[in-house]
Amino acid sequence: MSRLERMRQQMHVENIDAYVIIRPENGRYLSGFSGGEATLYITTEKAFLLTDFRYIEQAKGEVPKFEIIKTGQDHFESLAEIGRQAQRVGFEGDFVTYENFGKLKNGFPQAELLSLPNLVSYLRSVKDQAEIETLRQAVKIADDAYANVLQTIEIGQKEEEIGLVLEYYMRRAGASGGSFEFIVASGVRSALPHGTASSKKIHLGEFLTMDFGAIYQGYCSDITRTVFLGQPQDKHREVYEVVLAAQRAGIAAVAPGRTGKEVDAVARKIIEDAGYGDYFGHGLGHSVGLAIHEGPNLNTREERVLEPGMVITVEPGIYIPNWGGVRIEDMVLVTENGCDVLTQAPKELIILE
Ligand SMILES: [Mn+2]
Repeated sequence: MSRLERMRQQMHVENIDAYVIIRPENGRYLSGFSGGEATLYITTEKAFLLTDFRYIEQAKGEVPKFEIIKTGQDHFESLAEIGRQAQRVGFEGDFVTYENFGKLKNGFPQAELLSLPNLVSYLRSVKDQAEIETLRQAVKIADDAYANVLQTIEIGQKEEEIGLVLEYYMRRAGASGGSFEFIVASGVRSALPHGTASSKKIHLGEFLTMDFGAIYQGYCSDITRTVFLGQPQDKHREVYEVVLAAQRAGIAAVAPGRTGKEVDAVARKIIEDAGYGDYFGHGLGHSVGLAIHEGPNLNTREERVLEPGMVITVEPGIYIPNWGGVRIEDMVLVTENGCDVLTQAPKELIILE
């Protein structure tokens, strides 16, 4: 079944006769358009892509199966003209601004408007073979960048420089950019789960956490590694080993039929049993694809069941304020029997001197 057919199946379930898509990754998934600025309008019979002058030629090349409509800057005006008959119209309520919702209401005065934010992301959660191959490439680019950056790290360097070197290697290898703002966090900053690279210099006696990823042909990768600079004390080794054990147990628990909650609990228990439960305050993982954060997740609330073809991160951490922290993250592909670990970068504690 094509993506558009699966989409119409979902529309049928929701009993809507049209759906408006403005989120770039959803548009790309359904149409193949990589230009970003387009609106899709899907009905039970037709599929339209609305874009302006700047993208018309690109859209014609990339999106042969859609009717392409040239608009001005305001896509919603043209949308109202083609969508006049629609009775129940779905839209991405998590993405449409208040202003644009007003335009939708004016454009479809007769229709019932329904916020259905997860319709396309639900379809995107199970990846097809081509998507999995692209994701493997995105992961490999990040793995290789990690191997390369390890050769260049020097005491006294700024976290920002390390982030830049990672990006440099990934872009040289074909990435169009980083998949999010990289986290390079050393010393006490490694206790900040989202400590983006700063001008802090790295010193001996510190953890250095690097969380980064590439965008390759639209698909994201996400990896975290923590290394130690200089000679670790016993507590550094202990915390690292607990996180690594939790990460391995989490991976071993990933299997079709398990909920995100069940997998999270397996890894979390290891950290709790070691006495560090209060220092692991985030979920175990998230799906990855055209967007860096997709559903389903691995966390204490996720009821969704894993299915073969989902690609998800496993990333436990321990963050001790004013001391430091460790996170280790791999991307895995859910298979028929369990999972296939996509990330190949080594994860035994690496000591840099
Ligand atoms: Mn992640």
